[in-house]
Amino acid sequence: MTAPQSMESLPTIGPTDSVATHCPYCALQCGMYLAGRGAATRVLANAEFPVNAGGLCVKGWSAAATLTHADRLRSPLVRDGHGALVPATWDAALEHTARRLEDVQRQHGRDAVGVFGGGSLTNEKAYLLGKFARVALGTANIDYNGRFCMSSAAAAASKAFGLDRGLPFPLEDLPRAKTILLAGGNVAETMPPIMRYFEAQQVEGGTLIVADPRRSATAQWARLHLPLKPSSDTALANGLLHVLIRDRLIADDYIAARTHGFDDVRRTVAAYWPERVERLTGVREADVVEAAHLLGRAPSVMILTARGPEQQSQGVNNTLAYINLALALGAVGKPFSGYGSLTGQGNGQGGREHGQKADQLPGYRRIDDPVARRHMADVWDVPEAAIPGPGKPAPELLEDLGPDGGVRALFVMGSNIVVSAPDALRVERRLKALDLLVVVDFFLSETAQLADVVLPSAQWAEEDGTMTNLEGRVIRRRRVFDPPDGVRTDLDVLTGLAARLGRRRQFTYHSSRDVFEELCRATQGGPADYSGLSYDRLDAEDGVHWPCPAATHPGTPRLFTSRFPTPDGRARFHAVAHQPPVEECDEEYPLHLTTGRVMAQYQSGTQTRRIEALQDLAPEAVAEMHPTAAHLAGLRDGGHVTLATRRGTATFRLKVTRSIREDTVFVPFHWGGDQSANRLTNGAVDPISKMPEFKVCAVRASRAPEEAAE
Ligand SMILES: Nc1nc2c(c(=O)[nH]1)N[C@H]1C(S)=C(S)[C@@H](COP(=O)(O)OP(=O)(O)OC[C@H]3O[C@@H](n4cnc5c(=O)[nH]c(N)nc54)[C@H](O)[C@@H]3O)O[C@H]1N2
Ligand SMILES: Nc1nc2c(c(=O)[nH]1)N[C@H]1C(S)=C(S)[C@@H](COP(=O)(O)OP(=O)(O)OC[C@H]3O[C@@H](n4cnc5c(=O)[nH]c(N)nc54)[C@H](O)[C@@H]3O)O[C@H]1N2
Ligand code: SF4
Ligand SMILES: [Mo]
Repeated sequence: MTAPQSMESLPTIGPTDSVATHCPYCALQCGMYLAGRGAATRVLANAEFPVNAGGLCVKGWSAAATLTHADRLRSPLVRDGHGALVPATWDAALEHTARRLEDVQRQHGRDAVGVFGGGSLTNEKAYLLGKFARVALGTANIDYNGRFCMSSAAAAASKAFGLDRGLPFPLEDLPRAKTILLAGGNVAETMPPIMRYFEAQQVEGGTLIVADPRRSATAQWARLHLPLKPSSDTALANGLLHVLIRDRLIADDYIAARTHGFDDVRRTVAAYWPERVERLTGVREADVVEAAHLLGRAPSVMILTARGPEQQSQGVNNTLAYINLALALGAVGKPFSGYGSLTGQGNGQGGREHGQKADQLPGYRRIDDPVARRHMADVWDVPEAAIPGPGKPAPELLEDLGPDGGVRALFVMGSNIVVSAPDALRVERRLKALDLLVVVDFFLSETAQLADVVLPSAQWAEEDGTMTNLEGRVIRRRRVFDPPDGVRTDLDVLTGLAARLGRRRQFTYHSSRDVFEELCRATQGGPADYSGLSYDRLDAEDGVHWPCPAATHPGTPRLFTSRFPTPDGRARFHAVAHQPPVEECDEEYPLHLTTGRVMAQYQSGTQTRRIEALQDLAPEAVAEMHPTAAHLAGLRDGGHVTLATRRGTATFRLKVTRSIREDTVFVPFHWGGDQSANRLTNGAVDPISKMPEFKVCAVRASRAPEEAAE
């Protein structure tokens, strides 16, 4: 596999034809068609794809602009003796990278090279990146940005249900849920086409409750908004369960037949009477009771969480507290009911199944499971002992970059950590302490700007692959165009480097289809079993839900209907108590800072900050503050605010709004530099999931220096 163009055969497309594919951004993976070529490429919504049924958000509509953008990297770049990134041939860049990686490993050991992946990578790429780390580099140290995204929900679902699939039911079940509680998700902005399901639910007479410190665009849709204090989700969920038990609204038969551990939970939540919950959460006692009654009296209930409660040092406990509620209501595994976490990134689901996680082998297997190791040793054709053990989770990996921590080189594919990791100034310092930083990206992201080698990769519509959306639906993302000259696919980059590291035999593939076939074999018998899937089948069926263990198996849209994949088939309750965030407010830093997203920008912004239509909508980072808090700090709407935490400062345009709690400031994290939310955030992590506390730290707001002088 030398020239990238040899990887795939292109569908024939003429000037009027269009090819069905999927959006490059979020986990909804909306179906779309691409028509035309070059700058004339147009996006058309796919009305037949069941998830979005013709809907797209503004990011999807404008996605084709990334393909022909003038900023695209078209040649590898290597840092020269004067510190400048200069163009190099592919041969020279790959050879240089392979030799430097070998040098680092020779001098400092195999684990001195780290690999950092992402949830935007296709299943094939996520799988091959994991194999690249374990087989070509032989390092234990691989993790990915999903650690910052889905790790708390994944850990909680695994503990409670024995399996983590974000939504264990298809979105089409939502409209028939009588009551939905959505905790910390602003889906009206983060996955807008999903709103048609909430709309349909309301048309059917259903009720939506939203728990969010902000009256977000989504909360405005809700019949009941619970404006909780950041970091008080466990108290709120325990309070709801307290009322449900008190008012005899729990499903005793279900609890007895399908679960374990309720007595501990009952004892714990006894201490969360509504008045106390009001004190802990700031949510009015009457609203806690009303929410509990809306949940307890509904014949079908769904509880959904997103990053609000999950991205905290109590992220796993918060999620478990919401799961307890769903189990006590007997909702999990019942029709039009259940608990789900809304996966975020395009392949945030598949990306967490196929081995780019520090403790994981493909198929959602554990790397310390001897049976899984033997199975993978067979598939990879290596001795079992050659497969490394568990590596460092992302926050530890980033903390250990440089001579002190011992990880001397980092290979990044699909993440822009300078913008998206917590306590970003610290991360930047760590990256600068590396002997070697290699970044594979299609734009010169803030992270790529620090690299010693930058390898330009193909984009979504230029490569074949599969993605697994937030419902566990595996879909085909089709290659529509050739990558531009000078650009290679990520699969090519990995196989090219592996060959130069002496692993050509294990890394010979003729197409991404070959990689997928190996992935399917690798997952056989694992929790996320893809072994019944093939490109042909996915093409014919417009997506199949895993697990799908045989070519004749229909796939599994709904999980847990009769048993849980735990040793005894029952789900587990976990008694969890409210705990404060790692950093509490004080006189110096009197407000809570929380962070998140706006509709028109995506993640670290590498892609969307380059698109004119999106820049027009969201040209800069805007902080949100309540009028009372703004007044106290002498700030005005439309002016600038400087936010300071114990880690850094950043300056934002200010929007003064009554839609946020008085004690809370919100900023989006899509920008770097002086507008970087992550220069402010706390790197403290959840002890189980290692999820950073993105959603709460203590902050001080003051007038920006230039305005203070006015
Ligand atoms: N436009 C856009 N869409 C996206 C993305 C994007 O970058 N831009 N990214 C995608 C990805 S990767 C993800 S993970 C998803 C994320 O999707 P969401 O989880 O919907 O997005 P966030 O804005 O991070 O957080 C959601 C809400 O949590 C609230 N919140 C803050 N603190 C707390 C708390 O303590 N408790 C509770 N209950 N709520 C709290 C915030 O006010 C915010 O409204 O979006 C996906 N879709
Ligand atoms: N403060 C704060 N920080 C957060 C969050 C928050 O809510 N608040 N949310 C966190 C969450 S949920 C997430 S998911 C992370 C996301 O943050 P990141 O991990 O930075 O994710 P992206 O911005 O999507 O970065 C992807 C990078 O890889 C490139 N890229 C995209 N697709 C591909 C590909 O297929 N191949 C290659 N080689 N490159 C590709 C893009 O151009 C971009 O530069 O941010 C986290 N950071
Ligand atoms: S909702 Fe997500 S998948 Fe759909 S068009 Fe928008 S960004 Fe793309
Ligand atoms: Mo995410």
